[in-house]
Amino acid sequence: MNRKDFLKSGTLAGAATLLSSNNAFAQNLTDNSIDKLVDANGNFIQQPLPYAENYLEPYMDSETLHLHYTFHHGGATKAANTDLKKIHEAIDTNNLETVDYWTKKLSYHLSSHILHSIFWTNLANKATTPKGDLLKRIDNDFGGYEKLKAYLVQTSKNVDGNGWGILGYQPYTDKLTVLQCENHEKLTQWGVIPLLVIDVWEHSYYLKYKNKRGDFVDALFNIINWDNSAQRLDDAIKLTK
Ligand code: MN3
Repeated sequence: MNRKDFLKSGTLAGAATLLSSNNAFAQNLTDNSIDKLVDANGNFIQQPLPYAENYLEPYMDSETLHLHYTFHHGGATKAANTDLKKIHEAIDTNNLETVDYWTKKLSYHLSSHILHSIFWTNLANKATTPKGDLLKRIDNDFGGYEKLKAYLVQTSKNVDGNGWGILGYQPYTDKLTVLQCENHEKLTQWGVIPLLVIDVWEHSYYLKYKNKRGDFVDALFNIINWDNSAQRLDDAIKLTK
């Protein structure tokens, strides 16, 4: 369901109540409970980090977080605006020679913007575990939290080159699913809504963990905010049912 259809459908009241919780995640959401990635003019914007840069120490050091948020996520956000501008220029001037290039770039940069925006809210300064409906679904779809964790860890650690390990909700099958995403946009299943994303690009760990990606992925499980993933699951089900 797109935003317009969703607003028309009259289920907005249900979604709005989700926003009543006063947390950093809710503050960054639009009224249809999707992460707010654009301003009123449709330009891509980066939300502020939902915590201080040293909040995730020692597992994620503040220098890495600063560089990652400011230059990697920030750079992708700016580049996505350029890509979109170039596409509109090409359409407006009927000069489509390079439009496929910018379309490909937009897929890459916007996917980066989306995943990074989710990633920051997926982290907290304490270890949590899944509860409630999320845990029930993990039990049903993977045979328990430890099994999902082992699967997600293995998938994340073994991404070829740069990419992401992702736990998502697949509305077409009403199941949780794990993706091994390369770069920011490859190897998805159409429709999957990310609930938990693990950035295994070298920029997310190299200052502190050097070449030891595996140590970084293991360490991340000390700061995963499963409550955020649970909220995302609730929203995804409400939006797609
Ligand atoms: Mn990154």
